Amino acid sequence: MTIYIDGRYCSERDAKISVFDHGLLYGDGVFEGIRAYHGRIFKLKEHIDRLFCSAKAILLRIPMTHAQVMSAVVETCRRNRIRDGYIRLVVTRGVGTLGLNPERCRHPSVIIIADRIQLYPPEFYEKGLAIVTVPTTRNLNNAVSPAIKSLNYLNNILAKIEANIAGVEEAIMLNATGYVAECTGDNVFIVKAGQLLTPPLYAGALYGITRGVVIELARECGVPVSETNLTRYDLFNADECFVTGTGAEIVPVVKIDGRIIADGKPGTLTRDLEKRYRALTQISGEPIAPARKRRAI
Ligand code: PXG
Repeated sequence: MTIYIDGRYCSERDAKISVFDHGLLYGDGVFEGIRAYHGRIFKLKEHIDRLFCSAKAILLRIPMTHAQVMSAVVETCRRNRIRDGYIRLVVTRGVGTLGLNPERCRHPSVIIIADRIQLYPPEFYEKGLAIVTVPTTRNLNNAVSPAIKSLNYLNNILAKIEANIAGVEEAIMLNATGYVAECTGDNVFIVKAGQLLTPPLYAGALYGITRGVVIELARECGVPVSETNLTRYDLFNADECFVTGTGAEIVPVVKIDGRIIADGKPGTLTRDLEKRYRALTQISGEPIAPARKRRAI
């Protein structure tokens, strides 16, 4: 595997960063998880834009332009001959001292890993997921904003551990006021009386790229969409429920905190959106040009 670090393409063995990098010492940095389908990188521009927004929020200056980051992502995929894959883009504050002071970090590091994708088991999609609400709440908007895709995911990891202890794969996280925010690595939607509802971003949700695509797809086929505060009660009494994310795409949810959602089967709008989403992933995105053939001497 070839990994991009700070302008160099190196082997997995040589892809190393310093133990003094503040990304490691303090989780000081930002990241993106992106997918490639059929030789194209899905929603690349949107991911790069979000990366720069996350960086801006933590006063981290990415030492490249949007266009340079985009072409480095494409080139990393090309060198690894990725057609369908998962791309992890990481920007750390860089090497500093053992103190917190970010001013000691002179050079932020940009890392790009393009790997095969580990798909979720097909039964998640066929039967739908059971999920639970967990005690760990979303970060407050005025602490590390939950809109920042920072390298400090400990809050989400704790929620994920709590879900795993309860014997399920994903967790609903509430915000400090008790409204639904999102899951540990996915946004959440419900269908109620023909409307698609999802928590607003101020409720503590990440500006999910998949979330945005799903909202657009629903509106295109005439389904009204509303970003509104939801309670656990709203989830329990939904007609349909699903979660969205780059890795997961759209996964139906059929049970929440022991309450069966509707008839306990993935809903019809969920299924329809799944199909439309998959179709879109197959036809759009930034092309990864094939590796140039070496000329025979
Ligand atoms: N909420 C959170 C907190 C996320 O981290 C999403 C929602 C979905 O956003 P996108 O843009 O992907 O539609 C995410 C992103 C993983 C993993 O390995 C997944 C995410 C982040 C980090 C790791 O499953 N999802």
